[in-house]
Amino acid sequence: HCLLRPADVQPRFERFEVIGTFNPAAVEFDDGVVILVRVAERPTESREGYVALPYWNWQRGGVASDWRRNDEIEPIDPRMVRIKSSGQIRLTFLSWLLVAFSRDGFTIDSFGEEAFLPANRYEAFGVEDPRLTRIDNRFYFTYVAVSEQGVATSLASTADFKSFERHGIIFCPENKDVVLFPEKIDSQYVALHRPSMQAHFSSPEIWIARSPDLCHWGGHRRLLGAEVAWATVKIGGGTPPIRTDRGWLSLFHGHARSDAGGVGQYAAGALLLDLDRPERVIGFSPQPVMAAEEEFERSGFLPDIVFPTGLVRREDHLLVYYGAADTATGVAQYSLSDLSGSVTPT
Ligand code: MAN
Repeated sequence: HCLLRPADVQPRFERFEVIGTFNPAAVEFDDGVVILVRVAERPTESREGYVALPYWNWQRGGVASDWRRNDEIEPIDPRMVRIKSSGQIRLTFLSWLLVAFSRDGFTIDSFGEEAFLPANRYEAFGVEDPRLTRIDNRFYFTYVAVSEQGVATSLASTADFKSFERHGIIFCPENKDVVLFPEKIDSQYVALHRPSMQAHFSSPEIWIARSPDLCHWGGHRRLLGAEVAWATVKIGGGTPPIRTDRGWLSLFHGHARSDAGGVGQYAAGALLLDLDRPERVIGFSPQPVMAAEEEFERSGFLPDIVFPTGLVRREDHLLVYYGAADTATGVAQYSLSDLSGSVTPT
């Protein structure tokens, strides 16, 4: 079910258009669900022979664009270009985070007034892909901070989704797909993260780490990667884990190349981790449980993508919030037993 499309959201920046409302964080809030959506905007202006590369001017606090001649850049895919002289990669859009409220979980009732915009040098190319976890009475979200310094993961928190507190970078570049567990285990916070090395000794895989305070992370261990046969290119954490009788349950994404070329497909599976020792994998789905099927998942800015980033439990079923085709936000319902039943022991 498609929950939100670009046409539903007003552009935040002058002479920009919304091209994506996707990769949403979601958590129960006030008898409903609050959703933090990544909004991607790109400049509407075009200049013959040039491409616009938007960025956040953090010194002045506003959006701007670099205009590069077509012969100075090399297109990679719809998302990015490479600047030939430096080899630097730049995005064709700039992302920020929008707050949305839903009472029933399936329709948006209203939007929050306060946006979460880029604010510092580490966020000059956008803030992306939030993941929300309620810890005690505060809502924490990790998000991807993109800049010339690379792709890092930062932490912020809020009590009311009106004002936000930044806690800084928690995983330095290159690292994304960070999800926080909702409880401490052995008096320590726990997170899944996904380092992406430039030197290809390994494909990007899911790691786990612990922290005394949510800001300093150690005890890093590799959790899951190449053993997931359907994720041929890379794998990453998806939704923050929830406690179930069988273990910590979350959804993760796997990326596979497709015969059709292009970026390929993103599908998702379930992962179960031991409740007392989450470094131990109980099992994972040997086949994707979610793959692009519906029109809004199969076509868009990047076709064939489902990318789950939020999970809300409603008694014995789960609402999965996900990005579709790097364009829209979808919500799907699963029974808890179907999802955890898709997992086969390792
Ligand atoms: C990848 C994609 C993009 C994203 C960049 C930077 O290329 O996930 O959507 O903007 O990484 O995070």
